[in-house]
Amino acid sequence: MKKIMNKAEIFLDEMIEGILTTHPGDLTVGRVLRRIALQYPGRFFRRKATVMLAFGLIFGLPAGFAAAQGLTTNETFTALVIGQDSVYANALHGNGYASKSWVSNAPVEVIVPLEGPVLTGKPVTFKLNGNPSNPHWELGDGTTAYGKSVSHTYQEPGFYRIVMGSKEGDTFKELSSAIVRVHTPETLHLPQVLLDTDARNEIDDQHYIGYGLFSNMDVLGINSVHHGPHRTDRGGDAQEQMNYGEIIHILALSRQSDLLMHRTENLMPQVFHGSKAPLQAPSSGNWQDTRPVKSEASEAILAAARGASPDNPVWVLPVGPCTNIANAILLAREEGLDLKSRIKIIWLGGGPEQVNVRSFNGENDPWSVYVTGQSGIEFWILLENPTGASLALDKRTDLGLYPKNKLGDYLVAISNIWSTQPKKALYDVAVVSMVVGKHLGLDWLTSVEPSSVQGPDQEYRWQKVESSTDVYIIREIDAEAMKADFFNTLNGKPTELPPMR
Ligand SMILES: [Ca+2]
Repeated sequence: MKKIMNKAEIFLDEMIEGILTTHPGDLTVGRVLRRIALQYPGRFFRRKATVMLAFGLIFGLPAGFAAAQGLTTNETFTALVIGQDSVYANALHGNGYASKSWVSNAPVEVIVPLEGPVLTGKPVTFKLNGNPSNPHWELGDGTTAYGKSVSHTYQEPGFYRIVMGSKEGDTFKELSSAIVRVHTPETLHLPQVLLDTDARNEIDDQHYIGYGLFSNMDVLGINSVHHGPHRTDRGGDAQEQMNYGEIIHILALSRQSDLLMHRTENLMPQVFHGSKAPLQAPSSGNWQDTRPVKSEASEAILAAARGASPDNPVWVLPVGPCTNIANAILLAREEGLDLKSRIKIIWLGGGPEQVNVRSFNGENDPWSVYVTGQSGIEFWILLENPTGASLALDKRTDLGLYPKNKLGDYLVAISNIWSTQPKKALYDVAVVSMVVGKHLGLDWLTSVEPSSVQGPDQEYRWQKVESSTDVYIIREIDAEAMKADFFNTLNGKPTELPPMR
């Protein structure tokens, strides 16, 4: 569905295109125009201009350009304001009005995504875009290197966080990162996941984290996130920090429950601080105009994408609001990183008809779900109600299924504290099961609807679609099979994940 543009929007687009076509590529790189370039990649990608030169030429251009377009200046009015790190433009034409803005706070200096898997004992080359002064690399295994392109051979399999930055004296400024799984030939096929959780608002997230850690999949990292700062009874502004602390707590309990016999120290995930507040919907109503807020977690999602091999994309598994993933999507647009071939998303959230009714996760940031749904990235939505709720703990029969260790004891304790009701929904758990089931080709998703996510003007409703799509609503699951897989995994018998055919 293409939005119908008014005359002012058309004019503004034409004006920008005119600037790009009439000024050849003999200037130097500027961040602001690079942002514009993303809107017009075909025409401008190789052109260059500094912000200051752009300031002059854009101001000098509109009248002449308007004439060239067969428009008279009294029909049109344009203004461009260029700040230190942003451009704002508006246009009037007839009765129409349009505005656009660009923000240039994204680093241009970024690590080029890898093209294939990394193996122990085989050299890998990291490259960067842009021209940081004195590029400095920390390669995650204690090795450091300098230069625009560096090669390295990892001796041990595991997860490595590669950081590129500039170094002035002793001050290191991080500019870009990549999370890389260094494989042996036997592990190349394993599913890669990045957990993303509002861990302490409830009891299902802790189950989900434990499930992921004791499974056979690669857990590259764990992101924390808010769960609706308007909920002052649930931690208010401090809740992201509380959720982060709960992730650390579950990791500690898992270590005390022999996790390191199952998953060596090299394969332990790092934990990242995420968004403290929901996204702000822009006044234009266009999702692309949403201003991203960078966090460790949004950078971790980009880092996992940069380090991923396109033949084994990373599953990002938000089980709180979609704020971190939506921020990552918006930041990826700014740096020109194509996420579609490198990540896939499963979100636990949403109600039967729409994003933010009968869904705690949907209510906490509905705009972020809309942004994610518009991005073109494969997006699976495992509905909070009724789908996730169908995977439920029955305390009359299931409490004995938990392992007798620190993690098992804690999960039983919080299940009992949460409520005296015999049944308790374990929503988030189903997302980890889904990765297992999809890898093995099992029929654990029993009702899936190709759909689209509509915006606030349509009350954030799901819309079924017949054509090909990137958004799938999961309405029914084999909850018993998933629950059995969860308890087996927690008891040290995780499902084998052999290579797919
Ligand atoms: Ca959750």
